[in-house]
Amino acid sequence: MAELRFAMIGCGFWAGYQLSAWHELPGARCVALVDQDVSRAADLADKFQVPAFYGNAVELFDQQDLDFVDIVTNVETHAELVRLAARRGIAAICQKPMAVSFPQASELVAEMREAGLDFLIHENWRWQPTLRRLRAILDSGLLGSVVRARIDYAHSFPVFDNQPFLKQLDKFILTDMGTHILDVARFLFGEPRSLFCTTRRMRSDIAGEDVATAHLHMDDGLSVTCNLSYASHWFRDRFPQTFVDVEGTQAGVTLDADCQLSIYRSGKVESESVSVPSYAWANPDYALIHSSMVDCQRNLVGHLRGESTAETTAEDNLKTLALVYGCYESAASNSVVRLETGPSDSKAQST
Ligand code: 89V
Repeated sequence: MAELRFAMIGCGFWAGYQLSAWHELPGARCVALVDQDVSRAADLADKFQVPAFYGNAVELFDQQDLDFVDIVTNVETHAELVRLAARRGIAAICQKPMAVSFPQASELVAEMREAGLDFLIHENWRWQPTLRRLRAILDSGLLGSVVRARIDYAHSFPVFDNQPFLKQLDKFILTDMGTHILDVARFLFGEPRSLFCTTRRMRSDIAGEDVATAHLHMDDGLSVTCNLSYASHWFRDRFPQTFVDVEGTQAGVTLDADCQLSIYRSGKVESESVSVPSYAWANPDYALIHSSMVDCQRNLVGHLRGESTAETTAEDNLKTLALVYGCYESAASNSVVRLETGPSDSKAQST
């Protein structure tokens, strides 16, 4: 199969890193860039030798023969761009969060399905080597039955410095980071049946919540607590690292600072350091995330080429978004939210 031709729509802070990740992979070539600020598209095209750039997506679709688009814009524009791709018969990869609400996301999935088009989500967090290794340990049965788990993403990192638009979101940390951490909870522990969430806004200069505490409950009695914060100073404040503590009936495992995985069994500790690929183009503050983008995009382009099955299809990502927007419903009503379940609700097969 020839190289797939794609265009990237959105040339902001994240786009350059996502383009660099594409350059690490065979099988797809960026032939055009789009941004409503056409000078941003021109600058990125010049930096990455992309042959064409446009100020709007309609002109892109009129001028270019594409196999897919990679949508890297702010969430408010995702629906319009996905619908345009559906009308033009073009597959789409979309950055998280897929949409501004669960109903809107469901509509987009239905529209792309009816058009017979691949619709995938660039949800990269589960592709961090530390989390892949932790999933393998969980799958090995070494822990016995999992009693309880906790996922911590609590940092003081000034995330708004590079992404000031995040300040304007009236739903902030659950849409920006809950999309990642709740997807990781599903990847590691399966599908929750109900949840309870509280949120707080600690900063006075932002519109949305910067703290969220979600308790997920699985059918088998397992509870997973997800602690999210961009307002916390504490012992594990190591942006953008995610920390996981899992208690089991036979052993426990902790994903701790600097990619250290420790297994606790019969009073002994066995530790290992998980290696993370480094790329010259990665931003040192975000290197862990940037390395996971390459593996995420490898999985997605393999799906588009018919060579592998994408883990984060938009269909699957609806289950993560159900948790994200269920958390908002729970926080607003101060109540437990029950989640619809389906027969296929088993852990994603890790590849
Ligand atoms: O990767 C992301 O989704 C970024 C960050 C982790 C910085 O919040 O928005």
